[in-house]
Amino acid sequence: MSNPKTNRLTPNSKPTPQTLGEFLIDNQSDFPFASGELTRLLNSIRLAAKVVNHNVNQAGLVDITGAAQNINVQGEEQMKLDVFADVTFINTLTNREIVCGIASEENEDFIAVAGSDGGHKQHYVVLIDPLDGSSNIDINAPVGTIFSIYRRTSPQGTPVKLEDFLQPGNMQVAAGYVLYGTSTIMVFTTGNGVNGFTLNPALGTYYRSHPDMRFPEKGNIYSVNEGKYATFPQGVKDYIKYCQKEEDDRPYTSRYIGALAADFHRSLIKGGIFLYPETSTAPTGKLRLLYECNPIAMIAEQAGGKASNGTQRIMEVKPTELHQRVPFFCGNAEMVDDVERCIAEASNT
Ligand code: P6P
Repeated sequence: MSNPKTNRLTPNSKPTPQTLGEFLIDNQSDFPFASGELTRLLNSIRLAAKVVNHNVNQAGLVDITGAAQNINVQGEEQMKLDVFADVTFINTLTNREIVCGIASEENEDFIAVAGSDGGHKQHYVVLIDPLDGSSNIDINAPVGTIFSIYRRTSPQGTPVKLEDFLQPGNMQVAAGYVLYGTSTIMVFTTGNGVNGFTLNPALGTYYRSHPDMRFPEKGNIYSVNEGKYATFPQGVKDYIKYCQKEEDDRPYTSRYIGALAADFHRSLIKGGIFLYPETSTAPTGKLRLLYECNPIAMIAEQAGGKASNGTQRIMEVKPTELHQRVPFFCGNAEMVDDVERCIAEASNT
């Protein structure tokens, strides 16, 4: 825009959105135990996500799609990008001496990080699903990275222990996801609200495209794999029929992408609920508490929503195993209340 009098360019009336780097610096004092370590940790996740994003976008072009002829600890076929993403995040986090331990969906045991002086001086542990929904890779559908950050509980300077990872979700200091979709967005919280940063791949810069994210007042989209309906508990079946009934603001719309980060992101933007209940074939559910449900739950609650296992706030579940699975209901608070009501009523009949 130029000034007709001086014919000089005047500052564009629309300011350039804040970059992720600027946001981290501007808000560092908000981060618990603001020692700069958490800032460097979030910066490392941002960097690793750019590398993964580049390869996800090339998936159809190079021989990197298709199964890696490997089965991970979950008994799931590992896709080549799963392995690439896992190695990328682990190496990025390990080489910068910003964490004392890492747990990943792709690795049976946690990884202790000693630092170059062997000192185990760092304060944080990260739990990560490096490429969630990887079965979507070969059909060009969205996939995501989900991460959860805790402050260690065992003494600083000693090797990290399993107890450092088995903390309830309400002890998280930060949590987030990266959604590799039509664009790539990193959404995270450090306990002071939720912000989304969209990557400009040409510049390699994330811009604060979604400031102070909140669920819409009302939600009318339910997201569940209805193919498993027959295996659901009665209360969940009752809730699905409630969503489909022609009454009040219903029937709701049904949407399901098959990648938690994508299905949750839609719920957060448009309003809705995501459901992955326990089933007759998976009696403790499918989703993992520590690196899928807890981080998503922290974001949901920070954005005014709720996350439950059907009877209890997810972030109060005391973990007992690294790859523990839980039933998961997450989204608009009112919708989570409704599914909990249906579950309670069914258990009383
Ligand atoms: P289903 C992906 O494998 C994942 O862990 C989540 O991202 C997703 O929400 C869920 O499983 C999909 O599971 O059984 O519907 O294919």
